[in-house]
Amino acid sequence: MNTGVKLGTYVAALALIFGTAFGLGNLVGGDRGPDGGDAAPLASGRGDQAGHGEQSGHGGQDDHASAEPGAAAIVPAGLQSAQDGYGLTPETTTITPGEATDFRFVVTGPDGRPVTGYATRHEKKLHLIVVNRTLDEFQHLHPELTGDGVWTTRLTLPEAGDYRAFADFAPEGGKDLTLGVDLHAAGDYTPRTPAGVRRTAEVDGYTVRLDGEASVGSASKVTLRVSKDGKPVTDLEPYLGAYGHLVALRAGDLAYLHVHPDGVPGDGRTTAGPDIAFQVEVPSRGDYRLFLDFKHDGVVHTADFTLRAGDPGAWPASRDDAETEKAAKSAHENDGDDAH
Ligand SMILES: [Cu+2]
Repeated sequence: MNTGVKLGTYVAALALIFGTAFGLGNLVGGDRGPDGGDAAPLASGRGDQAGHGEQSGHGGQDDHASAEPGAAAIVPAGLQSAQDGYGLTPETTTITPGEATDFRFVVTGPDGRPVTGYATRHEKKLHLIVVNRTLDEFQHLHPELTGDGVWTTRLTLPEAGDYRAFADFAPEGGKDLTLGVDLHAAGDYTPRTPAGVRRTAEVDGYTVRLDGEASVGSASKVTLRVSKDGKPVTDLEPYLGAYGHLVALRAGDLAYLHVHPDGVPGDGRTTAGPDIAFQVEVPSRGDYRLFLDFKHDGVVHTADFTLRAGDPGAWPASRDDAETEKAAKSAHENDGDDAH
């Protein structure tokens, strides 16, 4: 239905609006007219079985998700509170620190009503991940769904600060989505300096060692080795359908990455430790925080790591954490002076 001329005009207009050149292939697959931009969020993601954000640039003939400029194929998950017609709406975003609260939220569908039907992923219909924005607090919760589409869980934000909650789910008949919203715990707080690359975690008497690299734009294998009292742990228990559950978040903006277990219990090749393997794909160079949940002796433990993908970027690499801290301190001392 689109004439070449109209489409060209539309592309030019978009390029002007967004200051970005879009791949033409991402547009020709759309089933809307040149002025149908408003319909895009509703038109995509319906009945689409394509799972995790696929690479952009393929034909787009039958992939409605890629018909939407700037859709999941380009933007990493978790950065948006609404996508493809779905939205994440908490009852409140302000929570008293240090107090257990009944945290309630709904996922709204393209019709604006709470979604009540969900597909099961990793044994659950929805995974709620809550972190603080400096990525040194992490919680992985499984809220309860009531018949009217309201999710509820007990939640404690341990201290004052800004947090982000991610709902990771797949609406029945829809594609996998991760939506994120900010939460706020009132009070004074001092942000901690990011710890830098960290490949060994000590948690609850366990030592977990991370091996492997994250490569930009392609899946690569990372392995986590669990030991206790210097001995490898070989009787890990399945948790959420695997011997571990890994969440990876990009430092700085908390982009939420798709991570897949490399092997599952009962597949004839995956052992119950000490190694747990995952396929990780990162969208850019930079630092990523990884949170591993694993289960042993009936208890779930969380180990955390920081992985650096590629060269960290244009900032001088020699500027290490100590220097950054010193610079921040001296800048603070010079408050009110003309530091230049
Ligand atoms: Cu979960």
